[in-house]
Amino acid sequence: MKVMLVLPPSRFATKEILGITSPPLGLAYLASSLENEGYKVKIIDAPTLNWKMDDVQLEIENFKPQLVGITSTTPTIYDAYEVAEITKKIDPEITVVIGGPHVSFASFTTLDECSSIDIVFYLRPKFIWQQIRRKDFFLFKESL
Ligand code: B12
Repeated sequence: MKVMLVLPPSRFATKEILGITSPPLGLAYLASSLENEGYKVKIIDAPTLNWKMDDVQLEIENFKPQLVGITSTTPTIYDAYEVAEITKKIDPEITVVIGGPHVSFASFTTLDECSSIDIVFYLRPKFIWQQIRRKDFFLFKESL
């Protein structure tokens, strides 16, 4: 199964004023855990690559993941929603999951605000990944 993990393109102060980006550690942890299980994983760090939404769209079209995972903070949440929407436009069968600090406290709001998101992760993502891999979670998604 192919998984794409995305730090969305976004404007944020630490990059624009201080010129700082740094690796999305949360996505890196998830990727290493999935790769250990044999999944093919690609991380898109859009701010560091200076990628726009069109670039992300192209990469999803080329890589053809079955699952797209997006990370989010409060100031970047609408960019995360856009990545989710683009993904579903490319292929509604791709499962879209979101995690990160914002959705950890605004889980239900996130699902209400963005219909393109299938699953919100909060609190113990590693544990929930394990559940998903065992198909204990969201059983209606046959492709998982
Ligand atoms: C290092 C850091 C940065 C770095 C690197 C950010 C990055 N690329 O990851 C820099 C300096 C660039 C940065 C920038 C910003 N940051 Co910052 N940052 C941090 C810091 C100190 C650590 C983040 C980290 O690496 N944590 C460790 C990893 C392992 O945890 P994690 O990212 O939360 O991921 C775990 C879970 O959340 C979850 N998860 C995360 N994403 C996903 C996705 C999926 C699909 C799944 C399943 C699970 C999952 O699984 C991970 C493993 O357990 C945190 C504070 C903190 N102590 O967490 C603030 C923090 C995340 N930053 C914050 C903010 C606001 C920002 C900026 C918006 C600041 C600004 N105005 O410019 C920007 C946004 C950057 C961006 N586009 O994401 C806030 C977010 C608050 C919020 N309400 O959302 C925090 C919490 C600080 C705070 N207390 O205010 N940041």
